[in-house]
Amino acid sequence: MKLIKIGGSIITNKNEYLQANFENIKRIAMELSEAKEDFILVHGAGSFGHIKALEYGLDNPTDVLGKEREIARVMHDVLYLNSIILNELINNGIPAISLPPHAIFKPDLDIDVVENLIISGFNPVLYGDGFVWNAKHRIISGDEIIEQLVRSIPIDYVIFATDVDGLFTKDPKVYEDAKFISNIKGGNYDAELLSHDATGSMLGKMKRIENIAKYVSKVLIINGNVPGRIKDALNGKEIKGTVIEA
Ligand code: IP8
Repeated sequence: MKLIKIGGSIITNKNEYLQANFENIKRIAMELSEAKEDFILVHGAGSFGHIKALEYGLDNPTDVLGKEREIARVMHDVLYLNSIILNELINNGIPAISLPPHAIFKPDLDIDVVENLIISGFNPVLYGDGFVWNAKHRIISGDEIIEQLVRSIPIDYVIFATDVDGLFTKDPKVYEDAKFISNIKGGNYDAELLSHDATGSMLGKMKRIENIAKYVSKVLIINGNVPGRIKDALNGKEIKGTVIEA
């Protein structure tokens, strides 16, 4: 079993509210349909989640009170993106079933629901969402969901499909002298990996990835905008990307 996270930046146009990148979604669905082994899919929220989350001050994954209408809007919007993705997966022959995190986090993930789908031959699909517990609410990133999944389900490796080739010493979209990091073992990374969105900086993301790496053989960060890489990563082929091991 593999786990793949499709970042919001490759399935949406990140700066335009509710703009899906249909071209990429269709291509990725086709690549996923060529995976030789089972996989769980987790996708990010992109412009369906982060824009409003920032606007509403829901950009911290901490419990809040009194933003019911705001979080309900964000949760609707990410469910909408999820439904666009599910449609393409099913069109490509993948027996994908959506597990909206807000329905199965209480407050930890109800793993039985996920296992039941796997045992029954389906591909569970989860996504960055919001959830409500004890009258409080907050957003939950796809990465946090993955952290919970790898603890309970035997996963060989986790793939993060992003819009860059992997990790760099600096943001490669801003700095020309950013250097590609091909692998990281035991936390030897440069803390200058920055950029801010609704669920944290690259540094926060790295901490999660390090935690995830403890439960799997490796974590791969690859460029999902390059055709073929998602399929090859899922099928165990060697491709350009950063390999992270605990
Ligand atoms: O795109 C964010 O999830 P992510 C969730 O995986 C929301 O960071 C609702 C902004």
